[in-house]
Amino acid sequence: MDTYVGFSTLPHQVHRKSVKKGFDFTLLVAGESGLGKSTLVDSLFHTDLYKDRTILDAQDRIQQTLEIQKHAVEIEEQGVKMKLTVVDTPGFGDALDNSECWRPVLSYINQQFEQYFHDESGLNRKNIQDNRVHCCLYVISPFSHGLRPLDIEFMKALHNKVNIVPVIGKADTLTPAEVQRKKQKIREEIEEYEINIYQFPECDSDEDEEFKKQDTQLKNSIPFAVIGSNTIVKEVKGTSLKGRLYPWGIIEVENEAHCDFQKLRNMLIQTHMQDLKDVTQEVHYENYRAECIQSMTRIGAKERSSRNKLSRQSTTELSLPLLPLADTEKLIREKDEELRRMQEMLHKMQQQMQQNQGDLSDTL
Ligand SMILES: Nc1nc2c(ncn2[C@@H]2O[C@H](COP(=O)(O)OP(=O)(O)O)[C@@H](O)[C@H]2O)c(=O)[nH]1
Ligand SMILES: [Mg+2]
Repeated sequence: MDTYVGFSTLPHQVHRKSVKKGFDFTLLVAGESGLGKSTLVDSLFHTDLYKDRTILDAQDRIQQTLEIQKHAVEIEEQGVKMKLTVVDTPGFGDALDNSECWRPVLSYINQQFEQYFHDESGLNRKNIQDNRVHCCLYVISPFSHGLRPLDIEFMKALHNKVNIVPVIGKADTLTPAEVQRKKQKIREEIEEYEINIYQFPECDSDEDEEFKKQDTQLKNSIPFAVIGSNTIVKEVKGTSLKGRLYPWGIIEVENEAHCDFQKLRNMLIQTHMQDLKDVTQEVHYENYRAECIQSMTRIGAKERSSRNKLSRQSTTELSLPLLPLADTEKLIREKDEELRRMQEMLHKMQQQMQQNQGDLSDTL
């Protein structure tokens, strides 16, 4: 790796134990084709995920539907490992009718929740691979007047499933005044259409003034205006700087005076990665889980009502009879789940014992 990404500061964000194990982090990038998504991802993580890609011609692109492409890389920095998964969405907005563009993305996110839910109720609960999508970078075009209908539909379809961080792509095509106007417009529209983007947590009151200032700046920068590049334009003290070279000058990706790239990277990697994971777990996944349990309880309730009266009575006596029905159902479900797990464990132990006995008789 040629330059420093910055995730080795992550130990400050989390417990040492998870540092040893390594971090799982999944980032999904969405937004119309050609807005610089793939370039941005490579610039963010100093990776080269897309070197073998083929760009489709217009005819193929019309027929192409949105594809979900997963790239997994392991990055190590100062002894800290990160298992980064980037989920890209080539073909986004390429078809003639794009009104359902969000559907495959939504089903991908749901599948990851489903897998996690399944693993969580299994025996090997300590070693679950977390493939849930922790953040969705949604790239907005710098050429449109604010949000397009597709942007609104996409974000509204997904805002209760994933942390959406909106960014304006290819911001080098806009002057600083245009960037500010566009940001303002997009922020207003996000509010008007009631889109719930990822909210930065409130800053602790005991933080120092400098930190508070940076935090406010960060919150006011949404949507981040970013540029990406794979080209090295400068070498400064042994570090190669990426940027875009124009006849009239150079724009440096990581220069805060040129764009918000560095703000986005700091936020994503250094300061808010753990919060993005926490919100995924505590809000989005919990919502999914509650919905799942609710629908299971509905099915369970139907099944149980056809069970004989005696067993129903004995179960409700065990739990608290004065609880509202929904709570009672929840308790029953939890007990059923516990019972199922114990049975599974017993079965495993029996198998183990049989195997041991077999081994013993072999040796005798
Ligand atoms: N002006 C400008 N062009 C960019 C930027 N990022 C990428 N590009 C160019 O835009 C084109 C499409 O980029 P790509 O990353 O493939 O976009 P994607 O389809 O959204 O993944 C390529 O020719 C890139 O070199 C940027 O920030 N500014
Ligand atoms: Mg791409």
